[in-house]
Amino acid sequence: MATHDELPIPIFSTLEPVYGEGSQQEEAQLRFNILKTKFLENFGHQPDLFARSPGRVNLIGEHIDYEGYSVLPMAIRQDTIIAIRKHGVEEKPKVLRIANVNDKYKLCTYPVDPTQEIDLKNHKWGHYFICGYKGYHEFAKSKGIDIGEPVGLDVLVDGTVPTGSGLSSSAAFVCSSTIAIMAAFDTNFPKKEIAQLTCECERHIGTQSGGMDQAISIMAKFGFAELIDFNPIRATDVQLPANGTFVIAHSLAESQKAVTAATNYNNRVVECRVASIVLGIKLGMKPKEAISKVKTLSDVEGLCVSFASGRGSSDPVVAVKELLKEDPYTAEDIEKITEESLTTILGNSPSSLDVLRAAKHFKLFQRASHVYSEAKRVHAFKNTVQSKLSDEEILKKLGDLMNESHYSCSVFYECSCPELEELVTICRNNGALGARLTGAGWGGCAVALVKESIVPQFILNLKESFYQTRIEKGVIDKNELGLYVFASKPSSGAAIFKF
Ligand code: NG1
Repeated sequence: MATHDELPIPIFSTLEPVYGEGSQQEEAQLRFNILKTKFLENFGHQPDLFARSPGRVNLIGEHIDYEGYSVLPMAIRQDTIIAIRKHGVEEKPKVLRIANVNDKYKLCTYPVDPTQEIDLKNHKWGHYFICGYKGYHEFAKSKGIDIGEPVGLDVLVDGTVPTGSGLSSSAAFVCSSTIAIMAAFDTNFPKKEIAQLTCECERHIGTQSGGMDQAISIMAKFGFAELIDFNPIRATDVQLPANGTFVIAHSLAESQKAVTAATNYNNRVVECRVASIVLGIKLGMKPKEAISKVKTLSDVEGLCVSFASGRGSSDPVVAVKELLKEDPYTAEDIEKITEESLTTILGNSPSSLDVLRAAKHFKLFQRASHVYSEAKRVHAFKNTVQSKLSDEEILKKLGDLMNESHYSCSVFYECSCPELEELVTICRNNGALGARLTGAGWGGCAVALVKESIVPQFILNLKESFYQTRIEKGVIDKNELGLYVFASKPSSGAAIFKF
């Protein structure tokens, strides 16, 4: 029998399998009605079908997916829904028209050429759809599927995942776009192939994305968090303890990942790559061999562990502590070790060269320490959930792991910000068993583990201690507070709707 991630994206004719019954379904129905009306207004036709993909909250395992390590996210109910219609071959104009139900996002048009370059220097919201468009065509070509002459597409988008919040609005958009295009061309594939495909799609936007967000958005299962493994992508259900709830709270600092990539997200990807090459060399590899073979810290973990075993430990951090210096490395320091210039080492990636131009130094010790220790915390989290400890002890341990993860993100990976620090402290002071930044960081949301019984009071306290002054300053509207702080249960993954 096929496992959940070997099945294709489900196609539904009613909303209930995804949105359940009651108020959530009513809300969704309203959104679909608006999409239908606006689609007709904008394009003069009904859409052929709809595709939806959710945002996610990462419970633990930050900035390690691109290093090949497993992560543990869950899908949230906020999602992106795309309505789409494929034009006939003769139909004019031959363009991709991408509209949004939110007037803030103006209509974008693009040529139908699937090989078009995305203008990264001129960021437009519609670019995320083009990521899916390009990626789907490349995928279809690689599978020998003939999709014929390019035709126009009409597209209307409705997203409820807050942007720049670390809840993966970008992946929800890229995944729903890719699936909508895939379904419009009458194709469907196993979820794990689509998870891989959508990860590659999102890289067209210029971030060296690791794959967690797309994997959970595509493969999530209602009621479960998932342990996501990479190479190959795989999802394993994780049943969370019933007496605990994850509360998501926005720090109100927006993190613009695509815009700050060279100094933040991609910078860390490059630092990890360089750290892994330097570790490989220090652990006996020839520089040329390390440069050509070592891509991630997981590639040299075995060597680090062998080194540690000589010191009576199995922890790769032992090697990091002994072999990397705590002071930041300059480019010259690194090039002395690699016997090759950094531009040559990273030369096949334009976004990595952007990182080199922007970087003053490289914190190899700190980044590698974070990655190896965070990878361990993910497994400790999963093992704790599945352990025979009492409910009380399980929650306490999970909270501790979340706190340790936050410390490591903040101190070693430096991807926090003052607003997140304040919010995490307030969460802990108000009874959270653990709290941490979630997603890429540098703004966006925190996630707190809270005992089910105190959730309403906890949210009220956050409102008072964190949001009230921001409401008074006009940063957010008090009627919209529910968008910024909410409890979340694991929701279901991507779906296609044909009514
Ligand atoms: P956000 O920015 O929270 O969607 C990003 C990456 C993930 C992962 C996290 C950090 C993309 C699409 N997502 O997530 O793959 O690396 O940062 O753990 O780039």
